[in-house]
Amino acid sequence: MSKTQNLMIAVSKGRILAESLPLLAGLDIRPLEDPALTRKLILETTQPGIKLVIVRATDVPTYVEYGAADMGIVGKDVLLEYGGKGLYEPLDLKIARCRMVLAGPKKEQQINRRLRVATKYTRTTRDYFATQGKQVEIIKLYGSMELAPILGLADRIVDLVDTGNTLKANGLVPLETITDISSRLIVNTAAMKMKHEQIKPMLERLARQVGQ
Ligand code: PRT
Ligand code: MG
Repeated sequence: MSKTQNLMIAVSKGRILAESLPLLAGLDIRPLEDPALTRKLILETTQPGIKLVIVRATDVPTYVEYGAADMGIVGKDVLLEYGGKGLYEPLDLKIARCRMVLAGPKKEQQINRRLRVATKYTRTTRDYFATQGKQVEIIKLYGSMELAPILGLADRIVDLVDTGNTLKANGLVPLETITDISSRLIVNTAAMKMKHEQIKPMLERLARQVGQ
């Protein structure tokens, strides 16, 4: 007989949370309070013992790697930057989909020095240009990358694009797709062993829901 164990699921706040709730509801896991209304960060659910913790997207892998949460839902963009090894990534949930692109001004002057690329994805950007054998200067920003070319801080940006409206509104065009992005289920390696009886059927149900 499988006994019910406590399970903590870390979910990125923002758009990933909104798209995660229907998937969790498919597992009969529903927060008892509306995450959009409450100020609580840890939410009890309709499944006794299963809780959701709502954290910043970039913090989700950390909570899961260290076992503070057993599972998490997080964007591939965040996982690529995190680069941690102590995590399983068993499932592409196919939500919050977008592309990571290299973008630049629609019209631009000739650049006679090393290309400057502004991004919050410094690791992924470095790997991308390294693979191409190109030397670029990477400038770390924490948000609103689109501003950098307008103000002359950088020649290019690496950012996520969905509709393309944000780039367009700032006179930028996508130049190259670096990778497709979607949200992934991640699982703590120890929890995968210790709570296997509880986690395995959840993974199977989720996989069926997202058509895998
Ligand atoms: O504020 P904080 O730093 O905590 O996070 P955030 O505001 O970036 O979080 P949030 O809620 O936006 O969610 C971020 C996660 O959602 C990312 O890690 C991705 O995995 C996923 N995601 C999917 C996106 C987008 N699509 C997306 N389009 N995250 C951000 N964007 C932004 C993009 O950076 C750009 O500013 O939306 C804008 C582009 O959208 P379009 O439709 O104009 O092209
Ligand atoms: Mg935000």
